[in-house]
Formats: sequence, structure tokens, C-alpha cells
Amino acid sequence: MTTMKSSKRNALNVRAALIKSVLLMVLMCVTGLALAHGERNQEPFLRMKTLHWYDVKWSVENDATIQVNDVVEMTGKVHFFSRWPEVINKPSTIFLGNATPGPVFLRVETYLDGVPMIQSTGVELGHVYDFKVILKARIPGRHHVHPMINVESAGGLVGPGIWINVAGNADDFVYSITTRTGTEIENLGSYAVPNVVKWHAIWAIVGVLWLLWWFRRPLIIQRYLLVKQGSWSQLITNNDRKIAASLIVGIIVTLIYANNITKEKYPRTVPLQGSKAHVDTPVNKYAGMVTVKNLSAEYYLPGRTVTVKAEITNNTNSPIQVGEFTAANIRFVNHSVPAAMKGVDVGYPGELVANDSLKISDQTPIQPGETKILDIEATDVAWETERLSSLLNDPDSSYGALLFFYNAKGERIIEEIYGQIIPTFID
Ligand SMILES: [Cu+2]
Repeated sequence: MTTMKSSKRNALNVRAALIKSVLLMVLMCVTGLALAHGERNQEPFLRMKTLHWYDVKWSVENDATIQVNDVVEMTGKVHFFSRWPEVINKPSTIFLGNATPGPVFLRVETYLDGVPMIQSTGVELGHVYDFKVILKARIPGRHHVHPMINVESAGGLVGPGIWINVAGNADDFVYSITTRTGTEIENLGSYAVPNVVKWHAIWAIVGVLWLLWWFRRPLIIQRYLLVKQGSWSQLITNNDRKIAASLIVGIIVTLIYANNITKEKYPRTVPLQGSKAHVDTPVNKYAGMVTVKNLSAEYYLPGRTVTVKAEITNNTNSPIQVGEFTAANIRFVNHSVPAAMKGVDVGYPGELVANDSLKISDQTPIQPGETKILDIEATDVAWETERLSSLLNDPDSSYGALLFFYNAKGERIIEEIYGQIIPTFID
């Protein structure tokens, strides 16, 4: 009997230990992801065929330390991919903002092609928009800061991010504004908080008193029996009715009074705006300059290499070279094109730029009018670390990327490339 009991206990102990270690592993995985705050969790097809962010610049360097109240500016371009995934809404309602771990920055201003983005807007697929996001540091800590566009039904699509260390004291945060009527508000963050607390307290007291009025009497079973007997006069007494009536009158009078004093104090109020801002569709300045056709694409898993066979026609009158291949915020740059190398700024997050050069099967420039078939090879561990390898588990095994071409003068031409992608495990 005892041996049976102890062996059972041992088995239970083993099981408990197993559960504990599994939980610990899950926790470790979860915290690992939390560091990246989710930008790697989106399906690769969502990240490759929706937004392509480029020329993204921050007014501070990666890992810089700033103080509470300091302002950071993010600028750059965002390209809405033509082959937008079928499963999500078209970007007819989008909102420009920022991705940070909580409200650690205050979003002061946002612009899309110079238009203030206080409200949402709609954009056209296949077009590039300039964005600008101005943030003010609020909560101290080490934060990963990205531009982000929320697309209705699709959620937030984030751009590249950098680390910003905010030093100082959160209590020192001040956001002062002057209203349209000229009233100066010293700090919007704490503006009228005592008033908010006062009114919450008033209504909480009313609510609690009302509950106490009912709770002071025998509850549940007794009242259930009264309901069963149909003794309504005992369930709701005349006193109950009087209290309820005076409460209703009291609440309505308070509401009218509160509304009047608010109107007196703030005679001009503007309601929250519900309409959408309009941004003109930008002209595609690269239209027709280069024709790109995906012939085949492969993802060689063990080597973390994406190889694209593409047919490229140069329709301009200057020879061009492939300088960069960019997808899901990861940049693969052709080291033998100086203009492309110049485009990689020092402040850009290192983990998003492949260490190795983008390999092109034929580096000789494509002459005006010429059509060339090129093998473009992008290798980097980032395919794995940025979790783009989960491409294979997707019901939509397709990719989308931007190709940057440079002509002899160093001018850039950008064209989309997209197609199906096939996984391979054998070299
Ligand atoms: Cu991040």
C-alpha cells in the first residue's frame, strides 16, 4: 500500500516538475517575444505584401539617451504594395501613428504627404507617401520606437524600429498648449484631473448608497421565496419607490446643473472629429522606368537564402544596376553599387541590414532598352530572426519586395517584385 502511494506521489512529483519546466520554457519564449513587442509575430505575407518602409530616419541615433520632454522625429517613405493580401481590408481607412511599448511617448504631430493625420485617411495601392511622426518622451526607460500604420481590419503594420533610452523623471513631463480661444493650459497631462476625480467620486457615492439600500435587507433565498409567492409588495416597498423616485429626480437635477456650469465655464467646445482627412494620390515618378517580372523564387531554408529569378527591362536611357532588395523592413544591399551603399545610413538599425552583400548573377549594368534575366540572392540570418521563415507555414506562400535600381548618375528607381515562393531543403 505504502509503496503504491509513494510511487504515485513520485509520478505526481515528476509530472509537476515537467509542467513547471514547460511553463518556464513558455514564459522564456513569451518574454523573448515581448522584447520585440510583437513586430516579428505578424505573418510574413502580411509584412511583405502590405507596407514597405524606406528612407526611414530618426532625429536621434539608435540607442541614444534623451530626457523626459525631449522631442523625437521619425520621417521617411511608406509604399503601399500593389499586391495587397486578399485576406485583409484594402487601406481605405488607415491611421498613422507609432509603435512603442505603451504610452511612453506622447504623439505630438503626424503628417502623411504634409497633411496632418489627426484623423484617419485612405490611400491608394502601389503608391508611396512621405510620413512624419513627432513624439515627445514621457516615461523613462528603454523603448523600441517604430512608425506604425493601423489599417482598418488588419491592425497595426509596423516599420523599422530603434531603441531610445529615456532618462529623467516621469513627473517632470509637461505638455503645454494654447487652445483656439487663447486659454493657456500648463500641462495637458494633468489638466482638470481634480474635476474628473470629483465627478467620479460623486457618482460612485450615489451608486454605493443605492446598492447599500438593497443590501441591508435579507437577500437571495428570502427574496427568491418572495418572488415564488408573488409577494411583490414585500419585495418592493413604498419606501423603495420613494427613494428610487427621489434618486431619479436628484440625478437629473445634478446632470442639468453640471451641464450648465460646464457650458458657462467652457462656452466654446469642439466635438471629437469623425470624418477622414484627404491625401491626394501621389504621382508615381518611377512609373514604367523599369519592368520587373518574377520568373521564380525559392527559399533555401538551411542557408536562410531567398533566390529570385527575375526578368528586368531597363526602359530609361541610362544603364542601371540592382542596388537593393528590401522586404519586411530587412534590407539586402549590393555592396558593389556605391550609390546603394550610400543609402544605408549609420543610424539605421543594424539587425535590419543584411551583413552580406546582395548577390546578383550578372553585375554588369543593364543597358537602356536591354532585358536581362538575373538571379538575385538575398542571404541573412534575419530571415530566421525576423521570423520570415514561417512563410512556409502560411496558406499564402508568396512574397513581395521592392527592388532599388541605380543608374550611372546614382539616381534611384524603385519597382515592386512579387510572386510565389517555393521552399527548398536541398542545396
Ligand atoms: Cu519594436
